[in-house]
Amino acid sequence: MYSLMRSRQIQAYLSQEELLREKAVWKPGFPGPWQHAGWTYDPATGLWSANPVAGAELVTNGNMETGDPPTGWNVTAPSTIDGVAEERTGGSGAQSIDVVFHTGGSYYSWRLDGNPPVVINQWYKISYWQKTLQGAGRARLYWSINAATLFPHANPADWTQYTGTTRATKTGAGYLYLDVSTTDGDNTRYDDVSVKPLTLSELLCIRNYGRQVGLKAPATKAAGFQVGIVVRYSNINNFLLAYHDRTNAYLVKYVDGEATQLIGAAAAYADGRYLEVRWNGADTAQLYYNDVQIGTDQDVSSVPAGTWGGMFSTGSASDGCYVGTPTVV
Ligand SMILES: [Ca+2]
Repeated sequence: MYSLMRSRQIQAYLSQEELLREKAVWKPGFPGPWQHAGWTYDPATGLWSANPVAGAELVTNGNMETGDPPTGWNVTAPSTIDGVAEERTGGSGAQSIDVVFHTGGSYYSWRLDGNPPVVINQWYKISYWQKTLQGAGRARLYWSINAATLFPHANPADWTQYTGTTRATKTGAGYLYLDVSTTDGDNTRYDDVSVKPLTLSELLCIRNYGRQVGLKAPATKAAGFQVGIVVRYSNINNFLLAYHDRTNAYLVKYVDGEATQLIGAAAAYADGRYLEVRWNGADTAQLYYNDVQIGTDQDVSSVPAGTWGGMFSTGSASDGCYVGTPTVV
């Protein structure tokens, strides 16, 4: 009888805790429930993944179906562009763009019309298909909005899709360049060039810790994406973001919706290594990757001292992006 009563007491207690969690009411010692849009948790691996839904297509005639050569795309002679009857693998159209470099001309085809338009601080998902017929050098898509290193030089012999995400650091025209290698006659084809906006709230999975916390979480990502952690979050416009892009580790502050990069420094990447933000005093943040401090201590007093924190990812599980449940440090 005693054990039954005790069991009921425990159940009642647990119910109350669950209730508090459901209401996102902080109770000392118990973080609130995870709040997110579309994230999934895999109990088998202990890893979370985002599921961001990209918005409307911003590139006009990125599928190269209109015009021959495709309308909106340009080249400097004697290099040439042509609409060719070869749709990328699995595509629904009938034409791609063929870019051939000739000495003295441009080593890219590009848009002059300010398309796609970009907005500062907005996260974007960029993808394209590429097939190189000749050349072994610098072919890739280059996006003028801080995307210089987003995609590596590549010359796939068969149609290959490249996908990545980035945050625009200025407002204006997002000039797209379809690069080819620079030996006379080098030749690369492109199709389904796409730029779509992401929704920031879908990139976050956060909970209320009831106090400012440092967090540490293992992060795994594919090339082109960004995965990390969030601390000092008070709302979608004010928080501190730490992430890795396989080359650098970054610390970015969001203040009233404006993002400012505080740290961007090389940090040797490996799947599952821990990204971490520690506090060295109430307003001084430290970025760590793989237990090594990256960059210097940062005064983040301009960021309101929010008590929420959690995970960040611009890609999904199918993109190869995962974050482990953060631990408080
Ligand atoms: Ca096409």
